[in-house]
Amino acid sequence: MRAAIRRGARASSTVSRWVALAKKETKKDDPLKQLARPLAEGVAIKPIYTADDVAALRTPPAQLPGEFPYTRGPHASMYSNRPWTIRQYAGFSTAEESNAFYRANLAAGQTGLSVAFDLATHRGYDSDHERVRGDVGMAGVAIDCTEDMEILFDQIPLDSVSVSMTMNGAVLPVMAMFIAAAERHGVPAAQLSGTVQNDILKEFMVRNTFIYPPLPSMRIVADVMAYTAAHMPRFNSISVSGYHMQEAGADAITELAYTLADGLEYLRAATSRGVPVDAVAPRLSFFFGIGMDFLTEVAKLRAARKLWAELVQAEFKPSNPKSLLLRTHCQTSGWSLTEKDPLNNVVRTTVEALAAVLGGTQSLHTNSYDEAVGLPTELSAKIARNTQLILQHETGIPTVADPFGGSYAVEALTAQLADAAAAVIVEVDRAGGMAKAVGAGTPKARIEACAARKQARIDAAADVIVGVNKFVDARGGAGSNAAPARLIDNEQVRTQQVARLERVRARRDGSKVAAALEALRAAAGTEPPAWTPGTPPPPASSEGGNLLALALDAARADATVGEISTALESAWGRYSPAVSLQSGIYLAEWSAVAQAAHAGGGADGHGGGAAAEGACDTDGDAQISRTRAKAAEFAAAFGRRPRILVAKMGQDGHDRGARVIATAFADLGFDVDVGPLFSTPEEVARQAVDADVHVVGVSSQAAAHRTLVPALIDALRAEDADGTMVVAGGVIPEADYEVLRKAGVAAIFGPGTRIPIAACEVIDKLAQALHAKRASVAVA
Ligand code: MLC
Ligand code: 5AD
Repeated sequence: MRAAIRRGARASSTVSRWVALAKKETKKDDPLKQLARPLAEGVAIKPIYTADDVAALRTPPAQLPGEFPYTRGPHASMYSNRPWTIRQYAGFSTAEESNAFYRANLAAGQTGLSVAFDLATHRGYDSDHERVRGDVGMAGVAIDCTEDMEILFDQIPLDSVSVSMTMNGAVLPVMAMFIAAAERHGVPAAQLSGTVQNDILKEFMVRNTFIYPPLPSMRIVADVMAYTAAHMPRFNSISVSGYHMQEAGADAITELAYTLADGLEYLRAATSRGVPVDAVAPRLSFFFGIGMDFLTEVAKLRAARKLWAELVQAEFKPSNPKSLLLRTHCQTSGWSLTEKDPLNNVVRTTVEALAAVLGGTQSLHTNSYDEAVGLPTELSAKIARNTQLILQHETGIPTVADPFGGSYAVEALTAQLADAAAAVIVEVDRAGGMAKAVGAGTPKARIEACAARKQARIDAAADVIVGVNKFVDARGGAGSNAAPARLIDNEQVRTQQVARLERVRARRDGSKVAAALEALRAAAGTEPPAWTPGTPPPPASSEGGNLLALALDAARADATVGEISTALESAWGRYSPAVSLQSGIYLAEWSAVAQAAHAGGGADGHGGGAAAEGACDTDGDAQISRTRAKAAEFAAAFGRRPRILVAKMGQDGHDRGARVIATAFADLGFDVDVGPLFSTPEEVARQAVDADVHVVGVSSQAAAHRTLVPALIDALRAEDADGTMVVAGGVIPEADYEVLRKAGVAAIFGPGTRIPIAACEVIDKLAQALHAKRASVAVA
């Protein structure tokens, strides 16, 4: 009691001493408040932290790395004994090309592998399926069968190099083919080390490479956990991922809370099927995104370890202390990188990598500077890898475990984040757990709202992105041009894959394949007892009915990814989520930013609009008012508001851009239709005609636009709707602009485009076209 009073007295005196000093220095009435930076709702970063912030903590920083609750790191010696794994995520085109890339990277100092699969594989289609004609080999490597997997790991020692596979929807065929290929290389499953992502909950929330409905998808997750627990002691059965939430717009607290809540849900899924917690928890791993908010990101990783250890201890009471360790991979943020001034991205990635390392990550991917235009080239991949090698070998940072331990600011922020995330987790648990929340769509809506607010702040220049919304190099100095992108010949990859598929199908024993697929279908069709998400899942499938064991039989018999997926699909169906749209958030954030700026005497980018009358390229509030006025004029002239269909084609599920565009365009005066994910060009054309839209906006993040956008324009023509305008946005390298324009695309909006300006340009172009059409009708 007396100590507490003493502490309180000291706190007020330290802070009041600072306030007195800062008032004089800043001429502000309340510097503690006025200089604080909002982080998320109800949480702000203070301008000063003192010894008193640390003295008030529940978990004193005197704790050691390697000691419960592991805030300071999972190991006592950390990097001084073993540095983090340099694990660059990569994959493109064919297994042969990716294998050569991996081997070169390992020879150049990379220490672990991480496979990026193409979207056809993610979604369980063989390369010869008609729905994936634009996707094969584009965003990752195309894998159709066990032979592809053998080629992918040719001459790579799978008993010593650990392999991460980012696979969720099609985790059964891909894991099965990995195990079968290793067997053919002479490495038994028990010796394989690595990680499979197998985190389906976040797919339904943000990443969108699910295949089946949520319930059977959770059964797959649990069966993979059960199989690896029994047969693959060195393999991590899940990489519970917050990365994609951050990329989709989540703030640090939201990412932290939902990721740990997902982890708890998976432990519940496995343990309630009879797998002991100590059999699965030590091989559960995590994955976080690391953005530019340096101190927050360091604190986030420390908070994650502490909170996880406490939550698992409280709910599962494991006997093995390893069950409490949160071990994590990190990836620097792709979203934070810009198309403009791409060399600035080298600096961004370095700062983010530093945060991951000072936060104590076990494994790290550093992004390449050409991220915003496409997949890494030889040069950009080398610089990304060398960023980590320089941190490991030149800076001396790895020689001290948790060097931020005891920092007033970082320790206090760690506790702040942990407490705020714990409150969200309690909320999720009260509502019935994460599977239920995901089913209800609440986490997705919360993350999308964060993304719309963030975009409004960037468009209003309240959040600065150097070279994009401030300090723009108007003259285009050195290094300000778009980086050259890696171009992949989609048709060539497809031809090669199809040839191999045909060869494999011809040489294998068809009756063996059919029997294995039938066993898989039958096991999938035998529903384990009904399970309502939020309640404990049903008991485990028996060893004989384990879906990974059965998929492995099929992979050994050379069944394909598409065949295994179809066998499961025939039991469960393919899932397509309902499409919804929030509105009002983008505009509300603009108003809030504008109000704050006016109250504070005007911030950059506000109160302005010096551009010529009617021009779209203006600044500040004028961007919004001008665009809304134009939308109103359009409605008056043509009898209805401009109507846009925001479309996603192919297997590209990255929909942050599309969702933000949709909600912002609605706020700017458009009628907005949102198309379903995974559409074909023909389906988009049909929807455009049915909804009678003026314009189709295609969002592309996965390189299939070269094939799919021209196909869409053809499909519109076939529907006699060639008057419907097509615009495109997203990750589109400048080298592709000409192809798209020639095909008839009216406008292309790259990353970094301010939304009100894009909307304004679309209205101008539409009005022009419609006036011209009127004039020609009048003449006729
Ligand atoms: C580590 N070890 C130590 C030590 N540090 N031993 C003694 N002293 C120390 N200081 C031991 C560990 O206990 C372990 O042994 C071994 O060394 C390896 O260390 P690790 O920390 O487990 O590293 P690693 O094998 O690299 O595993 C890291 C991981 C794993 C646990 C986070 O899950 C992983 O590699 N994840 C990567 C996920 C990934 O790359 N995802 C890409 C997603 S891209 P032992 O014996 O205990 O094993 C994506 C993008 C998209 O998702 O959307 O497409
Ligand atoms: N190769 C390398 N990096 C990739 N990324 C995605 N696909 C690949 C690939 N095939 C990276 C990008 C992206 C994140 C999801 O992963 O950084 O933002």
